[in-house]
Amino acid sequence: MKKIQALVATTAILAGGATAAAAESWDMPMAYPATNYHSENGTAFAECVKEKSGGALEIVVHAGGSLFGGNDIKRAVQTGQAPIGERLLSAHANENPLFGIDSIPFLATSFEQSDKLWAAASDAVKAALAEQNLVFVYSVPWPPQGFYFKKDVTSAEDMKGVKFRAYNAATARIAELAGMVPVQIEAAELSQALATGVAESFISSGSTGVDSKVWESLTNFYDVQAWLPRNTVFANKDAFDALDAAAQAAVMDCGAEAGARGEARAQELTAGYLKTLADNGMKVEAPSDQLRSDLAAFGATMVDEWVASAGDTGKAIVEAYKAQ
Ligand code: PCA
Repeated sequence: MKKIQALVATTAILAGGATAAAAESWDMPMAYPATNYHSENGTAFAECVKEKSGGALEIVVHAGGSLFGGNDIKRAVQTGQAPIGERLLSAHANENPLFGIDSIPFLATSFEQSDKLWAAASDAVKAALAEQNLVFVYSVPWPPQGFYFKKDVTSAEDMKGVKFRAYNAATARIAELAGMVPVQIEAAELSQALATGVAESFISSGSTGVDSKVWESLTNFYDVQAWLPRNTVFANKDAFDALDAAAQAAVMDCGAEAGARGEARAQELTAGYLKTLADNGMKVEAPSDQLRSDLAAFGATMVDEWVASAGDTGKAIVEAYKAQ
């Protein structure tokens, strides 16, 4: 909070006095490249907030992990080092299994299903964030997740012993079930990890594959559509509570718009990402029947494991989702 007060004071001095005292500037760390649609959407969100708050709240986006690396953003916002930020929430499923609801293999595999799952889970996820001093602002899914390899893979057998880049507990678990060797790496370091051989496979969207120019190291993409994980934007509760009602409304209204706009953009871009992979020489294919059924078996195990870890709340979410 000290930092925010200092920024307010600086703004007031620069603007020449008390009339500007209400103007506030929030740094917004984001982990993915400035050209990624999540980051562009964050910038549009910031513009919206500035306009709707009549200039009272300015949000400054820091993309590409430049202010805090992906893995540090959530803690930074919880502790008030940053008043707002964006994070792949499933990377924190170890803190609360509800944060991993969007990364359960084959539970929700399209944008439409992702929306339904989010509708079933959002109240519980927002409450879980509130317990950590965080205010949910918006979330946007990544395109469906597929596997990247540097060889043909037609069954789980082919995955054995492969070094696999994980981005959350679910991706590490799927690697483990397939006999691969998981290593946790942020997207910002992915290209380098592939180039140096620290990782030789991973699961992600076409979006991150394109951002990482993955064709420089790998050759195959299997469009298995395992799940659509979400990036979530949240604010520090104390910082949010300190805003006046109009600025709070600007954040929430612009957040609602950003959630819808970001998802529409993700949908628009999905096919083009896969085309870019293919245009750069990668084999882009649907999984073989064997691979599909091997992965489905891992998925079934992981649904059970998740429901067991998330208790009654988790069970109720999965049931409400399936009932829609
Ligand atoms: N890209 C992010 C998370 C999911 C995705 O599609 C990543 O690979 O880190």
